[in-house]
Amino acid sequence: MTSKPRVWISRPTFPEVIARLEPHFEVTAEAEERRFSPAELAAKLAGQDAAVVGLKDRIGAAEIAGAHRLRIVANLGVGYDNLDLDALSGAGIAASNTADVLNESVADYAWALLLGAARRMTAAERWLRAGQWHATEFKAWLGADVRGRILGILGMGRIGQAIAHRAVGFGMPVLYHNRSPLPEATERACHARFVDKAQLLRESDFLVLVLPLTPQTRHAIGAPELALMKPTAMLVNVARGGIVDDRALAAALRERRLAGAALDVFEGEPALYPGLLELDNVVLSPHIASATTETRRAMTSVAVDNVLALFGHGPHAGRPPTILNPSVLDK
Ligand code: 8YV
Repeated sequence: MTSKPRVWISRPTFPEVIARLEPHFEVTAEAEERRFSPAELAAKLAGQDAAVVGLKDRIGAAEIAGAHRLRIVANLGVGYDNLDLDALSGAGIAASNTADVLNESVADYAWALLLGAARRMTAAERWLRAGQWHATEFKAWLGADVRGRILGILGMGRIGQAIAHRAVGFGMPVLYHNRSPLPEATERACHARFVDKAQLLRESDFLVLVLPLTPQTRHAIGAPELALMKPTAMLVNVARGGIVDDRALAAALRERRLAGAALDVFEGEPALYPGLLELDNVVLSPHIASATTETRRAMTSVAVDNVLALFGHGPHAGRPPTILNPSVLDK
């Protein structure tokens, strides 16, 4: 009897979803979520036929050098800047992400952050928890209305579009910038208008970042871009930390050259640029935009579908549904 292929899962996750692998694979799932060193990752991957990993697991040439049996790395996330796709493709290893299933929860959370920043929700809660709400004391907590203000979206993929759809209910006109404009019908459906990046920066009252982190988008929002924004504007980041220069952002917020920000992601997270922690006009959130039970279960399910498919099982047999480097399938 030939032994089953092996799959390694880098974190504890939904057992009922992982159980779908068990008829076909020998499954090893880590009991705790933690950050593995490159050497630990290399040791974990050696001898595996498949791996299900997350953003904390940075996988490149060194980590796969001894993984001679590895055929697929399924990433639990739509963003895959933790994977060196060239190295994986070069080694004939498939890579997949979890596109689409998280669009709605990330869009909901972008709005939660936007409204939280506009209405100073977390600062007000800190004040209340600190016992400062005395019956005799008046503090206005005046926020900003969103109705009629311009929502800017930088990066108009499927999550950006889901964010734009919600703007109708809040009465906000939408401007966006993207590598290329959307087809007209999609633009109409999102009630969104394409503008160049400088115009987006100048005109947005709330600017939401939803673009992938690549060498080209690193520090897409730095000091020169922040200088173009209105002093009354607010920035929301649900994409990746490295897209914003956190030092420049902290300076702009401190000097009130920018009214506020709401950030779910940070350069070098889980460490935060210390200047951000000192500010009251920023909502800070620990990278949880996709973190609902339903969405995280769906993300795990997509990762499992990709692994099963690569090994010829399940409804997508032979065609991993969200493969990032389909050319490896031809090899
Ligand atoms: C994370 C995300 O992947 O999908 C993404 O790109 O940033 C998140 O959904 C999540 O933290 C799981 O690692």
